[in-house]
Amino acid sequence: MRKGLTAVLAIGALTGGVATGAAPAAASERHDTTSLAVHATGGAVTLSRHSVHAGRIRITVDTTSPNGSNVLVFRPARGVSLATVLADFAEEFSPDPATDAKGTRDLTRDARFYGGGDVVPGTPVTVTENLTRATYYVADLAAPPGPNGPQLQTLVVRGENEESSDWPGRGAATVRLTSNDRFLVTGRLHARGSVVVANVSDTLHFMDLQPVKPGTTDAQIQAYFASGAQGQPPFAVNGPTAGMDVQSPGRRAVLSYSLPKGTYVLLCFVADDMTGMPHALMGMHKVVVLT
Ligand SMILES: [Cu+2]
Repeated sequence: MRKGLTAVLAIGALTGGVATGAAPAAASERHDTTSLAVHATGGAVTLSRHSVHAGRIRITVDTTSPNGSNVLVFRPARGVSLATVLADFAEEFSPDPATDAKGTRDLTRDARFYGGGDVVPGTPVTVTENLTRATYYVADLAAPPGPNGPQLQTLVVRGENEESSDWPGRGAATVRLTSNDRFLVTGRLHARGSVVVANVSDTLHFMDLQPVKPGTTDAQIQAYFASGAQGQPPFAVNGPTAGMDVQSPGRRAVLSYSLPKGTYVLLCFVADDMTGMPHALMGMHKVVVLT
């Protein structure tokens, strides 16, 4: 699987330099412009704009990195510095489970996570959500650790929220991310379409879609994780993946994507806030069929 535990560990890269994109003058900007394109390269992101009006925003994410990209939108909680949040990230992806658990607790308290796109080349996704006035950061957390990455870009959201009828989640299936580390699926997931992803828990979660062989069961996936195996799972198949990156408790956003029809598993690898164990190993996996 592309995103095994090692891929999640790579999020520790968020200790590198911070490149803050300047917010351009907004005099000529129209208030109804709510689309933003984020292009990721595995170490950096470029934004089509650094300032948008508050309200519903469509964020289209693509990557040219062969290993894929995990593009995340976040901001420090009120009164918390960016440096503190970056230090929390370093905890989250330490090799020590107790430190990982503390990282999840600290990140839940110190930052707000608005999801984002987990993408591979050729399979962009769009995340639609409501953003209120604040300064946000956008980063590709797939960047390797080091002084050069990943780079953060700023996204300034200005003004008061405006109503918008452009809500792709209407009528779409919903996946709830729950406090007992489960995916609760309501409705039918399509190979090409939108899904509402709602974190109704008290901790952080993300949701990735990975293709698996037809007939794969959650029992087989649990048995694989319980075995401690590190190699390619017997149920894995090659194919594009897509996902919604980390969301804070109470957040919801819509993930729009186009994947081949077939069987997939929803996975989350955030560290448990008590044990440090990745949620997937505690049962946060759910086999679904995209039709
Ligand atoms: Cu989770």
